[in-house]
Parts: sequence; C-alpha cells; structure tokens
Amino acid sequence: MEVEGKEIDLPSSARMAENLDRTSKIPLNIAVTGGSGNGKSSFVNAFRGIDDNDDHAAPTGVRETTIEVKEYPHPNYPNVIFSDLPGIGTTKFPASKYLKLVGFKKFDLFIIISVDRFTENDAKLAKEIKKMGKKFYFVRSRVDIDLQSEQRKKDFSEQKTLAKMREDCVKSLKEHKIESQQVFLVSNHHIHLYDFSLLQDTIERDLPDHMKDALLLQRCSVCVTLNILFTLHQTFLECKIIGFLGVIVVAYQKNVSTNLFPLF
Ligand SMILES: Nc1nc2c(ncn2[C@@H]2O[C@H](COP(=O)(O)OP(=O)(O)O)[C@@H](O)[C@H]2O)c(=O)[nH]1
Ligand SMILES: [Mg+2]
Repeated sequence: MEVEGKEIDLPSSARMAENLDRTSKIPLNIAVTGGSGNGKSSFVNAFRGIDDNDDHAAPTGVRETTIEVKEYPHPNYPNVIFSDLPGIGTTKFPASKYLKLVGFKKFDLFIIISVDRFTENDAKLAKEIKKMGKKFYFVRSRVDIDLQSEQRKKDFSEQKTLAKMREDCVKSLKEHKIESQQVFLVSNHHIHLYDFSLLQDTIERDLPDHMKDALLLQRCSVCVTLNILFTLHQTFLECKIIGFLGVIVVAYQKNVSTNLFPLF
C-alpha cells in the first residue's frame, strides 16, 4: 500500500481486507438456460438461496414468465450474477438465433436445464458454447416430482430411479452426439438433496484461478472468523476448567465441605 508516495508494509489482516475488496469486484456471469417451464427461474432462486415468494426472486410459474434476459446478483456475493434466460426455441427466441439474441459473449459459464430428457436444442446450445471455449453444465430438474410419482410403484427404489433418470439423460445427449457428459439431478425445491451441492462444488472447482481466488478468499474470511471464535471458545473453556480445578484444590486443601463438592 502507498502512503504519501512511500510503500509501507500492511499488517496481514489489513492486506487480506485489501485483497478481499479487490477480488470481490471480479464478476462471474452465470447464464441459466434451457426450455420454457423447465425450472430456470426456480434454479436461479435456489442457487441464490432465495425463496420463490421473495420480493427479489426471479418470477416463476407454470406459464412462461421470462421473456428477456434478467440479471440476479447473489445476495452475499454481488459479483456473482445469475442471468435468467428466456426459454430456448420459443417464437421470440428461435434456437438458431438464441445465443446471439441473449448476448452470449458476456457469460462465463452456462447451466442448461431440462426436465426428463435433453432436446436437440439443448445439444445445439452445448455445441455452440463449447465452440466458444466456455463451460456448460447439464442439469435435470424436478427430480422430486418424478421420484414422488414412481414411489407408488411396488419395488420402488430411490437409488435405482435416480440411476435410471441419469441414464435416460445421458442417452438423450448421446442421441444428439454429445458423449460421456455428466448430468446433475436436482430439485429446486430441495437443494440439500440429490446433486445440487455436487453441482456447486463442481462449478467452483472448474472456475478459472482468478475467480476461484475470489471465492476462496471469501470463504477464507469466514474461516478466519470461525477460527477466532473457536479460539475464544477454547480459551473460555480452559479458563473455566483451570478455575474449576483451582476451586477443587483450594477446597481440598482447606478441607472444606460445600454443597457443590459434597465429597470433600
Ligand atoms: N417440484 C418441483 N417443481 C419445480 C422445480 N423446478 C421448477 N418447478 C416448478 O415448475 C414451474 C416452472 O418453473 P420456472 O422456474 O418458472 O420455469 P422456467 O420457465 O424455466 O423459468 C413452477 O411452477 C415451479 O415452481 C423442481 O425442481 N421441483
Ligand atoms: Mg422463467
């Protein structure tokens, strides 16, 4: 840091704060795309940890509600921006012009959402994104609904049903010449279940280093705070134990019998 033209060495905590301030300005633009009604807006809300009924939520519903690209920053990390894209293949957004119409260049990575199987449009989109040298992730939403309907069958097994869903998705991608692709099974209404956290971890792992640094530093500041709290807690406990032992020793030495230590 420079003060009056001189470079001075900052204490490490101040350096970290400076780093945090700098890295928190690195934007990360995530596009959420796929067919109309597939759960794109619900996914944006789920990833941001926002309820569908919240004032800041992306509107969701059974009818197509997204007719333009709309940006939703993460409430804790405003540099992480989710763009809720209109459904691919609608009259206003035909597949052939989709990427151009939504301004694909500004996005760092893409989430392609389907229900059931992936379509030709999804595959076309993935191929175009690959050509741009950018990352994409196939997500199959509404897993909870399908599991619920399968539950009525005798010999129902959640594991087997999930495996079948995955197999069907991979098969549909192969039919459109997309080989050995990982598919994440999610429920936007139950993000602690299925592959939601695996998807979050995978995205984080795949991020370019400069963006990963931003996320790591943000996590790091949480770790530092937790460490301080843990140390304070430990010290507090140690003081209590030492105090407690002290009282025992004194009581023993004085051969005092109290209600608290009836044994002495
Ligand atoms: N049960 C369940 N419903 C979902 C899920 N994802 C979306 N939905 C519902 O499906 C409907 C369409 O979702 P929406 O996010 O608006 O789709 P979009 O048109 O792709 O943005 C809404 O009624 C959502 O509540 C999910 O994972 N599980
Ligand atoms: Mg929508």
